[in-house]
Amino acid sequence: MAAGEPQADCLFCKILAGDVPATIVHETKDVVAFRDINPQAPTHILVIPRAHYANAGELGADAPELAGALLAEAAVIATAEDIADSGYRIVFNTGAGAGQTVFHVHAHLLGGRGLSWPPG
Ligand code: IU
Repeated sequence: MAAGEPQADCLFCKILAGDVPATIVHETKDVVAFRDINPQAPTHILVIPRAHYANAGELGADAPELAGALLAEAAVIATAEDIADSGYRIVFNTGAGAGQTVFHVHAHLLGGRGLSWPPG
């Protein structure tokens, strides 16, 4: 398997292909963002690279410029969604033990309510 290539059994690759529905809020040539179907905050958006990397560690190691682009777009979306001034959180669950269930790297962009620390 070549790094970054679409995976037939990947839910988010299917969303990118238009085979699974999603409410897309923002896209660039490298990155797509859509609303989480089970939102954990008033604003809960998933920001993903079009290229398939399993998790944040793999993305950072194999495609650091893409990792930077993803973070830059998350900030653009936070401003567009009007959560930047009140504060927002970007979360990469990495590994099943940390709650990752979809193994196509995604940033959870959460905001619109108070966010406590530490997370669960
Ligand atoms: P996780 O960090 O891998 O647990 O996040 C996966 C997210 O994908 C989770 O918040 C789901 O609600 C979300 N999701 C989605 O937005 N659309 C889908 O079709 C499916 C899951 I399945």
